[in-house]
Amino acid sequence: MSLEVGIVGLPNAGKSTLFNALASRRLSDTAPRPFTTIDPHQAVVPVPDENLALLSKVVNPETTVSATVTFIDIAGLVKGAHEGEGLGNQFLAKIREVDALIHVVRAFEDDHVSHPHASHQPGTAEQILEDIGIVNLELELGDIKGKPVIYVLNVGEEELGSDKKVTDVKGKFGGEVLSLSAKLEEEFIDLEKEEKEEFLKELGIGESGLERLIRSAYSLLDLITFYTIKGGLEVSAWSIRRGSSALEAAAAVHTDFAKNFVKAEVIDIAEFLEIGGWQKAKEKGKVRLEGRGYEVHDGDVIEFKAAVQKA
Ligand SMILES: Nc1nc2c(ncn2[C@@H]2O[C@H](COP(=O)(O)OP(=O)(O)OP(=O)(O)O)[C@@H](O)[C@H]2O)c(=O)[nH]1
Ligand SMILES: [Mg+2]
Repeated sequence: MSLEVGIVGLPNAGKSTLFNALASRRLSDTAPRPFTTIDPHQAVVPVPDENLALLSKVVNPETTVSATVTFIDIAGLVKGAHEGEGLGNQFLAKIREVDALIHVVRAFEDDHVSHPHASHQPGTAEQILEDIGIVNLELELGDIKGKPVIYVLNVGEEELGSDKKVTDVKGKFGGEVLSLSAKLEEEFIDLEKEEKEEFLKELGIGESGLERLIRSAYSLLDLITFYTIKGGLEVSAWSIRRGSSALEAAAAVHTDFAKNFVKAEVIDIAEFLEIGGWQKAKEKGKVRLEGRGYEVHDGDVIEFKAAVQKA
């Protein structure tokens, strides 16, 4: 399953800037005026996964396929959006279908970037809380309730080391809260991996905001990753809900696997990497046979065995 995540927030909060950073491409226009985004943009983004890279190195397949998250960037919501104000209302239907929301909140201060309806200085704690309240009310009135949500406080670069604003918001609206600089993350698009790591080190942060964001989405949705190697030809990562059975995992890979399920051959990825290959693992008796009811664990490498259908 590709997880679908909708990006919501007030106009000019930095939604498209974050979306572009997530997509590693400048797909959406960004500008310091409201309603820059009109039509929704979608990006299918591979989930960064070191285990998958290691697995691929050992198996050396023709192709490696990451698990993906689909992000949808929509127009900003304003007061009255559910009644047709602004542009966002047309897209409320779009976000009704997603698995989770990223609610981007303007937490940076910049007089060049206008705010649709501020009663305090944009970027201050008071205004942040007000902004969240406005968007949440519109979502509620637009009948979008009870979705898992991650509040992304889009802070100025100089605030990156501080948790102050996260603390101001945490616990007040439920959901997860994290801070990052969308602008900085977008600038990372142009950097090589090593340059990016160097830059993060200089800023005193180990992991980019995007990596934290994707991990946070995984934990919020209680997702785990399992891997298939398709006889050494194609290594893939798959995300499913924690607690899923081998049969459900098989269905995520191919409906035929589920329909004609016989058994699953399973080994934990750490053990697989240590042994250094499927054949060796089998010879050592480290590959377990599991039935359809087996609960899949995070990091399982699975080979599904399906009955061959007679013509
Ligand atoms: N100073 C500063 N400016 C930012 C930051 N993030 C985004 N911006 C700027 O804010 C403006 C609005 O950003 P967008 O990403 O277009 O905002 P949006 O939420 O997509 O806006 P709409 O599509 O109009 O709803 C752009 O000029 C961005 O460059 C930030 O962290 N700091
Ligand atoms: Mg936009």
